Amino acid sequence: MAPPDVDIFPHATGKAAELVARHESPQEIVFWSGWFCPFNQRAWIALEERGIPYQYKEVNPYKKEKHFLEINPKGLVPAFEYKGKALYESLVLTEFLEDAYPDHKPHLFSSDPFTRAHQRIWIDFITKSVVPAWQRLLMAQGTEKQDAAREELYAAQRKFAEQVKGPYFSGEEFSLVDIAIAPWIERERIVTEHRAFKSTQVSKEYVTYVGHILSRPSVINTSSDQEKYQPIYDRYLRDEAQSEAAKAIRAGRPLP
Ligand code: GSH
Repeated sequence: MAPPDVDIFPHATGKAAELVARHESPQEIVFWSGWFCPFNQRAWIALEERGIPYQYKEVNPYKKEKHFLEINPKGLVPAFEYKGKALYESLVLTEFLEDAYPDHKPHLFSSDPFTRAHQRIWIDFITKSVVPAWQRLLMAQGTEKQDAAREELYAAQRKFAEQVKGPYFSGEEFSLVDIAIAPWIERERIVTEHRAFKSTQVSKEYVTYVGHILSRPSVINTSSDQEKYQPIYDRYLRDEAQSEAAKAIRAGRPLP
């Protein structure tokens, strides 16, 4: 029998579906996307923020179909086909858009070298601390493990929020740092409902920041109907997911 993750709902819904419908025609960038995936949403938010033309193509990465493995040998969404060549890794893709489309405004990385390096440090922190802690909380079984995972997540988010200038990470300008964390903020409802997560326990600054991220049009417009995420996350909540990310968390390895 195929692993359960293969049976995910096949396409975007709600606001995200409206966006998909506006991006069907061929463009220089083909965006191979999984509507449900937080890493994928990073690339999607960046495309939208920068107003870069793209053709949206939905792919179920769990099926590991040959045509998709030729685009991303890791078999993960998101991926871009750019002028017939393939690129992948969400953070690489968001940086690539900065480099390949310099005339598209706004830029999402600071032009000041120090601020840019600082932004990279905090993107790295999100990757190594916030996202794995979020994923561990999602999959933790039993009160003791869930309590420990929740505290670990609160601590990471608190540390991050201390760095937020407001309203966005680097101040008035929305940046790649905000994009790096936004999809996990958008999905906080899952851990709130099922893992007793309370953003108020992180810090006042964090709650304010979350409000700004959740009202950003690019975040809203790349999100599907909330109930469609539930069956996907149910597998993680029961610790039954067979994705590469789930296997990595179980084995204590870094996320793929
Ligand atoms: N490091 C990758 C990135 O940032 O793009 C992670 C991407 C990733 O894990 N994507 C998931 C995927 O394609 C969906 S959310 N999973 C397929 C699998 O686990 O087999």
